[in-house]
Formats: sequence, structure tokens, C-alpha cells
Amino acid sequence: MTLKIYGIPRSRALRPLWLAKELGIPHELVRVDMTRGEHHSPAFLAINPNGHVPAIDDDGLVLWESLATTLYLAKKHGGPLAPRDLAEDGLMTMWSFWAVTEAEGHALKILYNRALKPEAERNAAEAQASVEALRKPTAVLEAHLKDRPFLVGDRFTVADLNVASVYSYAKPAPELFEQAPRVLAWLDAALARPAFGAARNA
Ligand SMILES: N[C@@H](CCC(=O)N[C@@H](CS)C(=O)NCC(=O)O)C(=O)O
Repeated sequence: MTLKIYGIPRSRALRPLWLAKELGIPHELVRVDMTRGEHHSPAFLAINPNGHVPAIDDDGLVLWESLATTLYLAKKHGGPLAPRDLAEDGLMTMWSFWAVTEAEGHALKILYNRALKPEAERNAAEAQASVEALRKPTAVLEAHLKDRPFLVGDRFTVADLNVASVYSYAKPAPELFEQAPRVLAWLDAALARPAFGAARNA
């Protein structure tokens, strides 16, 4: 059965979509229209009881939590994005959890208050506080990228995909990257990948 990815590209469903495009995994995007409340429908709640996108259905295996879906798909299909051994697996998991726990909340507040919300509803102070809060994790990332172009190993992996998908939310804060030129170059390179563009336009 074809892999089903539930969500829309302008959501965290972009993450499994991006991974599927990177690896050429046949998939069906099942659009869940959140503006119409479809993520709270009984049919969707039977797939993800949290009422969030994304979820995936891989031949009967249903998974939610976007970064869990990408790690699973990378490991299942193998190739350069996947961990080559348990050490790489640990590092890719570490960076993915780090992105969600240390960076995503701040990055999302930047995105909402600098880009997504109508201007009248934006909270400039909250955006500024989020930029300040993101400086420390960004310095950690900048230091890690000092001697290497990718997060794990010598190639673009699911760790880069996961962390870049989170950091893309912070792009409306260019001042964050003034002190982190390597992070900016790494992020721009990830977002310039054809598979990212294909996922955004899915
Ligand atoms: N930690 C979850 C978060 C999922 C999530 O909050 N998704 C958003 C869209 S990006 C959503 O479904 N929002 C609708 C809602 O919460 O009502 C993941 O990474 O998959």
C-alpha cells in the first residue's frame, strides 16, 4: 500500500513530505483542511487522537509526531539520509529531540509574530523575546557547524532535514543569524534542496 501522509505542505507535514521527496518514496498526500476543522473530525482523530498533522500510514503502521515520522522513514528506506550505525542513529535522534525541545517553540513564535499572523495581531515583544531565547541554541548549532557542513556524518541526513525544518521558522529574524553565519549557510543550503521545494509545492 502506498505511504499516506496526512496534512498540508504549509504545516509540519512538510517534514515527512520532504523526506519522501528526498528518497523518491511513492506517497499519497491526504490533505487535512484545518481551516474546516478536518483535523478534529472523528475520521482523522482515529488516525491521530491528538488532532494534529502530520500523521502517516505506512501499510497499516500509523505514526504521528513529525520528527518521528521522518526518522522512521529514513531508517526504513536507508540510503544517505539514514543512520549508518547505532552511533549515527543516536546523534540523529539527539539533534531531532534538541530541535523540538530547545528551538521549535521560540522559532514558531518568531514565525507567527513576524510573518504568519495578520500585522494587527502580531506581538513584536514576543517575537523579540523569542529571538533572544533562540540565541543560545543557535550558538550551540553554530559551534557544531564550525568544522563540518552537516550535523551528522559527512552528508545531508534526516538530522539536517529535521533541524532545518524547525529553524526555517526563524528565518523572519535575520538578526539571529548575524552571529551565526554558518547556521544561515547550512539552513539556506538545506532549504535550497529540490526535494524541499517539491514538498512545499506538493
Ligand atoms: N509535535 C507535533 C505537533 C503537531 C502540530 O501541532 N501540528 C499543527 C500543524 S503544524 C496542528 O495540527 N495544528 C492544529 C491544531 O493544533 O489544532 C508534531 O511535530 O507532529
